[in-house]
Amino acid sequence: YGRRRAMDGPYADNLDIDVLIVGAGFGGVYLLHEMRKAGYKTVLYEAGTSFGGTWRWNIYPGARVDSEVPIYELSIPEVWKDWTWSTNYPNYQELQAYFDHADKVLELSKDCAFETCVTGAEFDEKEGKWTVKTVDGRTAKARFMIVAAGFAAKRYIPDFPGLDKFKGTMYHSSFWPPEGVDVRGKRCAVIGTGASGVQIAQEWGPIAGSLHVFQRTPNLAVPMGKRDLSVEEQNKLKPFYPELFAYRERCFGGFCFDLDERYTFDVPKDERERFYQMLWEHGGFAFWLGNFADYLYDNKSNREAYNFWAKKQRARIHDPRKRDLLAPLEPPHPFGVKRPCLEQNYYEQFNRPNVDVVDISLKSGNSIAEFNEKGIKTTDGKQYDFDVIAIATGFDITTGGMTNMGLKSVKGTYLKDEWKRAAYTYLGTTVSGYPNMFHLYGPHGPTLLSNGPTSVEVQGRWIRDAINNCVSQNIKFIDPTEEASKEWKKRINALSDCSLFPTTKSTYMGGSLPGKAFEQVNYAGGLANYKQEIRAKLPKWEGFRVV
Ligand code: N01
Repeated sequence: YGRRRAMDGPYADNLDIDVLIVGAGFGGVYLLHEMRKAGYKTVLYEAGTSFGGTWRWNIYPGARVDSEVPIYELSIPEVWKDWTWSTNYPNYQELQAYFDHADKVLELSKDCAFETCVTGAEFDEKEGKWTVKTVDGRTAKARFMIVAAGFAAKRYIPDFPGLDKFKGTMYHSSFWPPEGVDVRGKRCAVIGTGASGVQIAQEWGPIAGSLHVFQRTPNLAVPMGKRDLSVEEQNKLKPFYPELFAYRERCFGGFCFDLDERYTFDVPKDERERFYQMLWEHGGFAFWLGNFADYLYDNKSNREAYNFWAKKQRARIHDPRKRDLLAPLEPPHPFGVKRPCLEQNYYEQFNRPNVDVVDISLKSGNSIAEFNEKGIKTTDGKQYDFDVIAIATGFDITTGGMTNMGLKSVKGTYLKDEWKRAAYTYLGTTVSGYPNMFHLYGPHGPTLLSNGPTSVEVQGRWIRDAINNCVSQNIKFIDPTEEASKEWKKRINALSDCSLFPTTKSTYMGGSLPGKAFEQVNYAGGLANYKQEIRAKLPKWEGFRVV
C-alpha cells in the first residue's frame, strides 16, 4: 500500500454513499456498471492496483483461463463490441488488457479506490447503513454493501516445517513477482497439482534444469483445445453474441453446452466411445460438463468415463512409474468431482529426462517432512535441493474472501467465527445477520461449478433488482432469516448428496485447508435451476425479514 493517491473522490475519508462494492473482478465490474446505470452513488474498493481480480493476482508462469471466450466475458455490449481476442483461451496478460478496455469504455476507474483493503464492516440497524473500514484508517458509510471478492481471495500456504529456512527463490502462485523468475537451467519444484501447479509445470518443463512436481493427488486433466481466433471469425459471430449470452444462462455450467441427457449405459459401447472421443476432441470442459447425464451421480458410469480418460492420458506418458502416478489405472477419486485442469502438453513434460513427479499421496505414506536451506526433505528420507520453488497449494477457497474482511453481524459476532464449523448463506447472495449485504461468485452459488461471468451476471442482476426493490418499496433493510438460511443449506446439501461430490475432499467441498469444514459450498443443481430458484424469492421477499 505504498503508493499515495489523492485522498478525494472514491479515496476520500468519511464517504457517505448508496452502494459500496468490494472487489474489482468480473463481479465488481458488472455491478459497478449496473449500480451506476440505476443511478446509485457507488464506490468500489479494491485491494489490488487495477481491474481484473484474480487475473491481477494470478500472474504465475502459464496462467491462462480454463473457460472459452466469448463465453468467458461480460455481456455488456459497450465492452464486447470493440474487443477481440487472439485465442479462445486467453492468458492473464490478455485478460488484464480486456479489463483495462472495460475500464476505459465504461469509465470505471473514476469510482474506484485501488490499494484499498477492507478490514472491518458492520451494519447499524437504526441508521440502516454499513460502516466500512480500510487498512489505512478510512471509513465509508453505505446503505448497501456488495462483496465481490471471488473464490480465491485468500491464498493458502501449508504450514510446512522450516518453510522460512529455504534460501532459494520461493513464491505462492497467486503472489508471483511481476518481473517473473528466471528458471532457465535451475533446479525447480512445484508443490501442488491443481490448475495452477499444472500450468506452471507446463511452462517450466522445457526450460528448467530440473523440475520436480510434488503430487498429492493426480489432476485428471483434459486437453484444453486452445486455438487462434481471427478478428474476422469473431466479428462474424458478434451479431449472435446476445443470443449466446442468453443461452449460456440456460446451461448447467453457464457454458454453451450441457450435460447429455442420455445415461451412460443406455448408449451402446461403440457409440459411447465415439461420444467420449467427440467430447475429447472438442477439448475444454466438454468432457466434464458435456458428458453423460448420470456420470456425476453414478459410480459405474463415472468409472466408464474415468477409464476413457486414463486410456487417453496414459498413452502419452512413456515411463511406467510416472504413468501410474500421473494417470493411474485405479481412479484416485471419481472423475469430475475435482475440477479437471485444462492442459496443453502437461503429460509430455514428464517424458523429458529433467522432469519427474514425487509421490506424496496419502496412499504412498510419503509426504513433505520439512523445508530446509537447500530445499525439501520428504518423510521417506530423501533430500531434494532446489533453486526455485512454486507453492501452488491453492486458496482458502470460496469462503476465504468473505471471512477475511472483518465482517461483523448485527449480533456482534464475526463471520469468520460463525463459518468455522459451516458456512450459511441464503440463496448464495445474502447472509443472515448481515442486512443489506450481498455477495456473488462465492459460497452457495453455482460458483466453482460454473463459468464465472455467467454466474456473476445471474447473481448480479438479482442483487441489482433486490436493491431496486428495497429503494422503490421504501425498505430500510432486508435480512434473511436464520430459518431460511438453514433451509438453503439443506437444499445445497441435498443437491450435492445425491451426486459423487461428497466422496472426495476438493475445492467444491471446502478445499485443502486443514480443519476447514468438509461441506459442499456450491449450488450443484445447475446454473439454470439456480437462476429460477433465486428469482422466485424476490417478488415477495420470501425468507427475508423486511424492515
Ligand atoms: O489450487 P487447488 P489452484 N501438501 O486448490 C495441493 C482455479 N484456477 O491454485 O488435491 C502438498 O486446485 C492439492 O492437493 P490435493 C482452479 O480451478 C483456475 O491450482 O488437495 N500438496 C492440490 O493439488 C481452482 O478452482 C485456473 O491432494 C498440497 C493443490 O495443492 C482454484 O482456482 C488457473 C497441500 C491445490 O490445488 C484453485 O486452483 C488456476 C499440502 N499440504 C486456478 N495442500 C484457470 O482458469 C494442498 N496441496 C486455468
